[in-house]
Amino acid sequence: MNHRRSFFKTAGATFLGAAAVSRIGAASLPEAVMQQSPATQLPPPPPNGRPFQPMVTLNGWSLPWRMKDGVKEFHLVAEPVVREIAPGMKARLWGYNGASPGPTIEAVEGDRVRIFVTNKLPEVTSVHWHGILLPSGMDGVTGLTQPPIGVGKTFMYEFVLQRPGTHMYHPHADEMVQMAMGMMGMFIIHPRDTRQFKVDRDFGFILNAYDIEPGSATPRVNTMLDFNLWTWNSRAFPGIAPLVARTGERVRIRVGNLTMTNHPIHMHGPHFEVTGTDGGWVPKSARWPEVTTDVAVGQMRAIEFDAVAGDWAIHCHKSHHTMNAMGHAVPTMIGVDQRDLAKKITSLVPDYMVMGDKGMHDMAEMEMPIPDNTLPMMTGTGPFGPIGMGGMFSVVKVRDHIARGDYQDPGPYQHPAGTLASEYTAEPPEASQATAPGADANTLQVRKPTGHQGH
Ligand SMILES: [Cu+2]
Repeated sequence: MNHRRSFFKTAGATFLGAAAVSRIGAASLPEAVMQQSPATQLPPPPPNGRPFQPMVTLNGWSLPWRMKDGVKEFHLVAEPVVREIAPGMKARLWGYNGASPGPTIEAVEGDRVRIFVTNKLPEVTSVHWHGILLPSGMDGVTGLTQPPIGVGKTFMYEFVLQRPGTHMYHPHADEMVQMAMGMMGMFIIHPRDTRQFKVDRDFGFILNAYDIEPGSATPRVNTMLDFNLWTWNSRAFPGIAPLVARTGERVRIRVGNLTMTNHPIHMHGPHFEVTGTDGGWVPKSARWPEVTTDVAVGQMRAIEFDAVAGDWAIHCHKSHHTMNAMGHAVPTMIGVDQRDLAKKITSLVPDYMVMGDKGMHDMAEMEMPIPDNTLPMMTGTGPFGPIGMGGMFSVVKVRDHIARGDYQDPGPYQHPAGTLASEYTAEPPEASQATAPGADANTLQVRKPTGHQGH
């Protein structure tokens, strides 16, 4: 009970009073717990029902339930929310119970769950329980398996959780708009046997993406592919919490993809195995070591590894997905001497700035005038200077002395002597260079297309 109380206190959670509930016409509904903080809220151990080890939702939280006659009752409220994407930028999104993504729903294989969904959006909605085995009539597809949940109305979903696994929930009503606005959450079914698939730390997040014009706060909902903010749980680096673990611990990271493109999730440091997919757990004999796993649209992947001390980057390997909105339209100027050009332009535009003639790294340090409520393209600072990343990027921070249950950022890694790359100041050994036969190594050889036969 103590844990639960302190959870509510630290989470700064607020409760919808009985009045608010009766206003939606259903006084017997379980309270809808709200949460607006983008900080990671450690879920308390389950206060009742079957035991399980809760998952840590990165920059998120888990929804408390009410046990009623052996049924776990949850209450989701679909509503407009304000989400801080990273310090310096807030977005007007739609979500559940005060945040986007909505809270993680956690329950156990064999549990009967009853989920009330109250619609406080300006339009109809529904909830689809993505990947969960259930009766067809509980699947949440507007028009096909249920009428839409009207504005101000509450629907009830009820089903028994048949298999453990990593799942998600999202609307199946005006889907493109509602998902582009941030309506989604994770749904974790823990195994009935707590020893099964046991790990020391269990993290989870959803890959999502927004198209928010620099300087504005509301996503453009008709964007199909050209999103400009690549986020984990509606957070962009450096707003994404680090994944903290102790050396030698078994760590699981669960990733679901509700963007409109695939994301090759790459982790530095220890090799991992994909241990879970949309369909449940992968048998041990069918796993192989990996450093990158592609998470396709609508898919879920759980990876596991044995933690090794260090600061290990974890990120999407599409390099434009580790950038924020600002600067996508900057032309490539590498190798272009802009000095004369700059002189001419400054006579017309006094603020004109030469950018990117030696690459773009320096932009990470540059104090550029950008519109309010906009994240710089590449940002974040480490112990050795600017990191020059944004979007889908975080750090797995593993240390020898981290207490069980401690998820606080331990600060930068102290590299043991002799294990740190450094500048070499003596005479370097001769470097070999590959050259094409007969070519001047300094001349760029351009081969023009010859005719159309090749097409
Ligand atoms: Cu990506």
